[in-house]
Amino acid sequence: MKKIALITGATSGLGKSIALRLAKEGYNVIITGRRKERLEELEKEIEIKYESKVFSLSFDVRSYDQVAKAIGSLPEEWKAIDVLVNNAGLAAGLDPIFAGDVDDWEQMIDTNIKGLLYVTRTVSPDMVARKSGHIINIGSIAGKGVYPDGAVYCATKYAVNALSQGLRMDMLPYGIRVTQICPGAVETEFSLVRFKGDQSRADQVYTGYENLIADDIADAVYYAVSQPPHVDIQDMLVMPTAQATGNMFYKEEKN
Ligand code: NDP
Ligand code: 8X3
Repeated sequence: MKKIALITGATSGLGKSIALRLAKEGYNVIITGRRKERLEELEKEIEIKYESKVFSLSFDVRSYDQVAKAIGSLPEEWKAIDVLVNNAGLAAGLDPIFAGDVDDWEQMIDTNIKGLLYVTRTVSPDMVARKSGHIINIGSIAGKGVYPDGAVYCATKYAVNALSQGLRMDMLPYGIRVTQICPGAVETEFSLVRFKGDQSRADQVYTGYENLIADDIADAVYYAVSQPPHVDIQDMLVMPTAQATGNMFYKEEKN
């Protein structure tokens, strides 16, 4: 029987690439996100390319009601989730705290921290009952060191780091693996979202050096899930070679 993976934020970037990779590797995948049309497109792409089954669930991770209702509505054959990838998340804005937009803060905190908790709270009891499962949280270099104007986003990723450690302790008696994967700069829609649709500002983030691509992180996820059961990859920091910290890059000068 094929294993089942649920990936949050599969409509774009890392989540989409992780869903494709796990489907390629023989997982049946539950893909989630708010944008239904993108879920439908991905569902078709996976079904055309791979032998795996796909189930789409559209919900907002910020609403516990939506999370519980959507995951609770899974048909019986989809309920025993083996791998949960908590990936949905975002940065909104890049501002000092004294000038920050409170709505941006709410969105980041509600999505990156509370959303991850809501999904984990809903999916994990079944793993505990079965004494089997693997939870992968997508953290960030932003959860390992703070950079200027990014304090709130960084704080949410520090929270993911703390929650990953605590969850690992909670899951210890049940043999459930918990992995945190922390990427540096990956070119996705992340910066477009952060800068609210300003494409040229987003492009600058990925100019002058070779950034990571989403498939690099899908590789890391597959590495973690494909280890033998006694091996838990607890924490992976995956950076572009040209990036040392959250805000220190070696960029080629433009002529
Ligand atoms: P994208 O913007 O490309 O993708 C973000 C995904 O999160 C989308 O599928 C989006 O789906 C989903 N999402 C956002 N808000 C919600 C919500 N309220 N409810 C449900 N789903 C939501 O960015 P990335 O792929 O880069 O980001 C994925 C994760 O990786 C995030 O946690 C991010 O913090 C982390 N990360 C990214 C890095 C980067 O450089 N790109 C580096 C380090 C970490 P939809 O809008 O359809 O709901
Ligand atoms: C996203 C990477 O360095 O822009 O988490 O914060 S960074």
